[in-house]
This record gives sequence, C-alpha cells and structure tokens, in this order.
Amino acid sequence: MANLILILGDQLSPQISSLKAANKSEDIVLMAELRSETGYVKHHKKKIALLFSAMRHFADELTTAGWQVDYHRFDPASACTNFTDAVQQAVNRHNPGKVIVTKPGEYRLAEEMSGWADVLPCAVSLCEDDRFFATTDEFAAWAEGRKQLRMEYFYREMRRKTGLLMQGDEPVGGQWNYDADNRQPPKDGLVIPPPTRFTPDDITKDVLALVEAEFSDHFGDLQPFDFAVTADQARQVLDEFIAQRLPQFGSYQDAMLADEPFMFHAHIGFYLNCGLLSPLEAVTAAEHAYFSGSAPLNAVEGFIRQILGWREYVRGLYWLKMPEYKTLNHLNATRPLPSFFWTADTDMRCLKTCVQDTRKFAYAHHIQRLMVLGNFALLAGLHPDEVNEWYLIVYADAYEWVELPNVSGMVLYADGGLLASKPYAAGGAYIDRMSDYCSSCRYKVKQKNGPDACPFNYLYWDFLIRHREKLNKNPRLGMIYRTLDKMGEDKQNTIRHDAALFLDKLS
Ligand code: FAD
Ligand code: DLZ
Ligand code: SF4
Repeated sequence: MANLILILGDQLSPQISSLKAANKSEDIVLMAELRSETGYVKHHKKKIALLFSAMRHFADELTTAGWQVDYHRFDPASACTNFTDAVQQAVNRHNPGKVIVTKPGEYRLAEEMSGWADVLPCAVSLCEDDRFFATTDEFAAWAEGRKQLRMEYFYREMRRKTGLLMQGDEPVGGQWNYDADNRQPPKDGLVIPPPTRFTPDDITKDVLALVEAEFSDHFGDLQPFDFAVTADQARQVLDEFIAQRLPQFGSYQDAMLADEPFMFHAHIGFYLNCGLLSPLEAVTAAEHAYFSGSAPLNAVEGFIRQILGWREYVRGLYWLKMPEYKTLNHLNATRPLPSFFWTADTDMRCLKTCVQDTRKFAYAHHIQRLMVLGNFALLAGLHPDEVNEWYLIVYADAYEWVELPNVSGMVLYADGGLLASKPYAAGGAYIDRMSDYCSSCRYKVKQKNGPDACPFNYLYWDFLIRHREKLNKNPRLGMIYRTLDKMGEDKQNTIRHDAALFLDKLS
C-alpha cells in the first residue's frame, strides 16, 4: 500500500530521512504552503518568499526525479490552514497505509503531530532528523549529571566523534579553540567580497507577487530579493564563501562596519536551516580549505565550531529543555519592545544600522544580533517573550530551535546561566572598538553620563546594579562588581538617574 510522505518547509533535502524511508514508485510526497506557518509569527517578507520559492523548486526537483508530489499552494481562503488539515485532506485523497514524516524542528509542531495517531485512520511514522551530527538523545546523555552545559565541552565531543580537524585523539594545531585570534576590530581598507546573489527566476517572481499581495503588512523589504532558492545555488554560496571570505572569517568574525552588513560571514544559515545545504558539506569544505592551505586554522576552526559546536549545542539544549525553556525569565525582565526595533527610528547609530540591515536583508550577522541588538535588550530589561518573537520574525534563518536558546540563553540570560557562564553585557566601548558606528553617532561613546553620553554606558552599570543580588556571586563578574563599588554612591546614583530617564522615555 502506498504511503504519504510529508515534507516540511525546512526539510528540503533529497536525503531527508522521510524520503529514505519511502518508495518512489508508489508513495506520494505532500508539501503545503500554510497559513499556520506563515502566521504563527508574522515572518519577514523575505523569509516567506525564500521558503515558498525553495519549496516550489524542491517539489519540481522531486517530480523530475520521478516522485509523485501533491503540492498545496498558498491560498488565504483555503480550508487547509495547518499541517493537520493538510495531512487529513491528503489522507482522504490518497488513502495511504501510513503517513511518514521526519521529526519537525519546532516543539509546537511536535505537539501537533503527537495528536495525529488519534485523528487519522492510518498509522503515523516519525523518522529522526539525521541531518544533525548529534541526535537529541546523544545530547541528553552528554548533559546528564552536568551542572553546567558548556558548549566548549560538547564541541570537543563532536570533534572527537566526527574526526573533524583531529590528528588521532588530538586537535589539529594542538588547541581546540582559536577564539582568542578571532576578535580583531575592523581596520581601514578592508576589502570584503560581496555576497553571492541570484536573479529571481519565474518561480521566484510568482512567489514574490504572492508575498507582496498577501503579506504586505509583514515586517521587512521584499525587494531586492536575491537569495539562493535551490540546493545548487546554496552550494554556490558556500563555495564562494570558502574561496573568498573564509580566510578572513576568523580574524574579523566580531567586527562590524556600517556599510558592510555581510562582512566575512558565510550567509548560509538560511540554507542550512531549510535543508538546501547540509552542515556536513559546509564543515568538510572548510576543513578541506585548511588542509589544502587556502585558509588559516583560526578561521577554519572558528567556522567549524559555529556549525559543529554552537548549532548542534543549541538544538540539543532546545529539545532537552522545552517546553519550560520558553517560559524562563531569570532576570524578571518586563519592559515591552521599543518601537524602534521595527522602525529603526532611534538616534543610537549602532541600533539604527542593525535594524535597518535587518529590515532590508532579513539578515544581520552574529555580533550585530548579540552585542548590539541583544545587548540592548538585555540591558534595557526587555521581556523575553517580546524579544524572542522579534528575532523569530525578522531573520530569514530563524526557527525556534535555534533562535530561542540564542535569545533566552545567550542574549537575555533568561535561563540563569545554563548556556552562558555570564551575561553578554557590554558598554559603548566594546561597540566602539569593534565597529565604525560611534564616530557619527549623536551620542558620545566616551561620555559616561548626561544627555549626550552613550546610553550603553550608563545602562551597562545600571544593569549590574539592578541585578546585583543575582549576579555578584558569579566569579566572572567579581572584578566588575569591585570596580562598581569603587565608584561610590554619588556616581552610582547618577548612573541610576540617567538610566531611569532613558528607559522611561523608551516606553
Ligand atoms: P556565520 O557567522 O557565517 O556562521 C556560520 C554558521 O554557523 C551559521 O550559518 C550558523 O548555522 C552557525 N552558527 C553560528 N553561530 C551560531 C549560533 N550562535 N547558534 C547556532 N548556529 C550558529 N542562527 C540561526 O540559524 N537562526 C536563528 O534564528 C538565530 N538567531 C539568533 C539570535 C541571536 C540573538 C543570536 C545572538 C544569534 C542567533 N543565531 C541564529 C546565530 C547566528 O547569529 C546566525 O546563525 C548567523 O548570524 C547566520 O549568519 P551566517 O550564516 O552568515 O553565519
Ligand atoms: C517558516 C515556514 C513558512 C513561513 N511557511 C511554511 C509553509 O507554508 N509550509 C511549510 O511546510 N513550512 C513552512 N515554514 C517552515 C516551518 O515553519 C517549519 O518546518 C517548522 O517551523 C519546523 O521547524
Ligand atoms: Fe551606539 Fe553608543 Fe556608539 Fe552611539 S555612541 S553608536 S549609541 S555605542
């Protein structure tokens, strides 16, 4: 009897486990553009366009390869609004023996699918998503009994498991981590190769017209749209990164320039996360670049760590800790998200630039997300629910399994230090050192207090004062609290006063 194979919008890999479990000669592949998925948050227009175009291209590739594909195009009036509707209706049409699907990336869908066995007249078979280096069970076994779940130790396990950048039992070069070499500020005259861009074909043009018509009230610029939408194109993005930008990726990984939104980053998160590119392909291409002498070890190790370390680690943490993780708010942050996160209407040039980049490209690189936008959200005490929703909406690579641990764990310290050994908090000096934002900002980065002072300066100390009880026992913050204590009461009152004035105006 034929089976029904459901493929989700972030499962666009010909090697996906559900297809490996299928029989091309009789099974039917189901794909659906759905209101539930475009609407569970109001995604950036470019993200919807990327997913719909990539899904349509993938469906065509499957058809060409001999699969029978039942594809539901987006229709706002359709009674088929979510995956349960789509599967129920397809079961009625095809009467399959089984529904087969690779486990979804997000908890909310795993919950939805767990009810299918009761409502469908046939069996449901969930396959592991084997596109990751570690299974969720492997991560749980690693985490078992550990008080702290540091990415670095998990990453070393992954290096040993895969043999990537290993010489026997030892890391290539003698060190596991070359992060200390990867913090160079941007220097004058840097030549940064432009990102790989693609002209929309007819399928993408149709999708762009649909997104313009149906999602015009969503955040973000739809045009110009130049994402890769097929696996071949995504591979081209990876190849050009490896050849042109990887050699400098490490050194300038944390650097920010107002006119260079893409820096030396890879711009592949969009494609890794929807399945057009495999993480194994990405890390082996980087490793090959090191062994063939075309990229230095600090760059290659740094890049591999992001994918083999961070990406795997946040996924493991997500599945280990959901659904509680989503409710955590260790610092009791309550402030609503300021409107400039949408409008970019702020005099703080760093924030303005990062929001503008985000709106234009559905992309900002890691340090913009972490040390500008995230740092502000942390220092200003923005509520985790609002911050999480924003990050899930605005980036075309955002899926809850990767977004939530980065936001609640890395940025907001909402998990109380499960992910990060201390909050990633910084004053204006950090942003000034790592970017060119401050030189033409209305605020003065070197000024600590008063109406012209950089708000990050007093917000930083105010944050430490406000959360003293929860943070001052952290050994990594001991020196900072000693510096704060040396400031004396008057100075601390001035800080609190400036911060209160600023924060009051925010809301
Ligand atoms: P590069 O800098 O070139 O890195 C290469 C790859 O490494 C990325 O494509 C990504 O797959 C992986 N990677 C790097 N850092 C991380 C990380 N911290 N966690 C997981 N994977 C990582 N990444 C997402 O894929 N989706 C998200 O929704 C997302 N939200 C984030 C929210 C915040 C607050 C922060 C601080 C980070 C977030 N990241 C997210 C991680 C990271 O910023 C992006 O993966 C990266 O900017 C994507 O651009 P790139 O492909 O050019 O990455
Ligand atoms: C993100 C997204 C969007 C916008 N639309 C669809 C869609 O219409 N159909 C679909 O199958 N998937 C879509 N996706 C991706 C899913 O939201 C994603 O598969 C889940 O969040 C699981 O990670
Ligand atoms: Fe941002 Fe402060 Fe620099 Fe202005 S001075 S760009 S607010 S860090």
